[in-house]
Amino acid sequence: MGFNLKQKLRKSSDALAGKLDRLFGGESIEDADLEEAEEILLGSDLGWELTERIIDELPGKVRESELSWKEALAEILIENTPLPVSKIPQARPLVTVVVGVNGAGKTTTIARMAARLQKENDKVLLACADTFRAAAAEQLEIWADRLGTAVLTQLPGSDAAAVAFDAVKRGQSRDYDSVIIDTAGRLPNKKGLLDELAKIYRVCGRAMESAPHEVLLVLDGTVGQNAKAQAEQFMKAMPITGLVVTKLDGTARGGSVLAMASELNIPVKYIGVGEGSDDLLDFNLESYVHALLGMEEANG
Ligand SMILES: Nc1nc2c(ncn2[C@@H]2O[C@H](COP(=O)(O)OP(=O)(O)OP(=O)(O)O)[C@@H](O)[C@H]2O)c(=O)[nH]1
Ligand SMILES: [Mg+2]
Repeated sequence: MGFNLKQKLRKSSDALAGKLDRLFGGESIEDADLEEAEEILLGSDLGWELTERIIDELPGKVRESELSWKEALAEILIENTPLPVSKIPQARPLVTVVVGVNGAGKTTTIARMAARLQKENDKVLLACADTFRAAAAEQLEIWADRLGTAVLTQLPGSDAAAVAFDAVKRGQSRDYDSVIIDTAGRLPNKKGLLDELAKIYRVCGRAMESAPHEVLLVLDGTVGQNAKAQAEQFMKAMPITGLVVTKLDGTARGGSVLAMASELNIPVKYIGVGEGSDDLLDFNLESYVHALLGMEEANG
């Protein structure tokens, strides 16, 4: 998952492994202050469920095995994060709707996904179903221009769901491999936004029976576990098939990725660890946990 993931997650691993190192350093874990350990775990946003499990299981696991506390902790984190398999549907065009609050990183994520698909010689159509903000279409057009992909936009005030419908139809009639639909993160009110997203979802299915094949929810990693409540709101509007957690390079709350995946039971598809074009990574649980704990990656 990227050779420099450990560096990218430095802030999180300092806050988690760095502090635990000082706490457990040298002495036996049974003599260490577990209340303090609990504070550190919660501080890195692993959430109550995972934290309690760790406090329950870690001392015993270390005692009964040859593992260091860090290796034992890595095992606990890996065992307790459900990894729902994100199956890749075979449809063509593959229709992906990308949702999330404003500023979470939707458009950036879409641009990076498109860049990857282009590399595999896929024909990509981007569509801006954010007709609330004039700049939204412009931003997507700039990316499409830079990447050399097609893009479909509409004037502010037009029907966002109609853009989604047209995009799916055009994707079918002009043989696109992939249609990626950007959506608004902000409308005058939350209900308005959720209704609009639900409509976009329905309309995709009307344009192409199996669509959308993927619904990705983009969450700002610096928000940490508080993003869980946000996620639950979006889940009311449409079934979410995968999470994208961005800005993990700028936060000490990297633990929240594990807490949210297990508590929401949604696979994490990508993580964003910087602003560069290569900074959207496929999520791999083992690599992520090892980087979060500042450990060397087992297999690059
Ligand atoms: N450091 C860092 N910055 C990121 C990452 N992903 C996105 N950003 C930045 O976050 C800011 C917002 O990203 P956008 O992609 O515009 O967010 P959006 O969800 O499309 O926002 P709206 O269109 O306003 O709803 C941009 O400045 C991005 O460069 C990341 O993984 N790391
Ligand atoms: Mg955007």
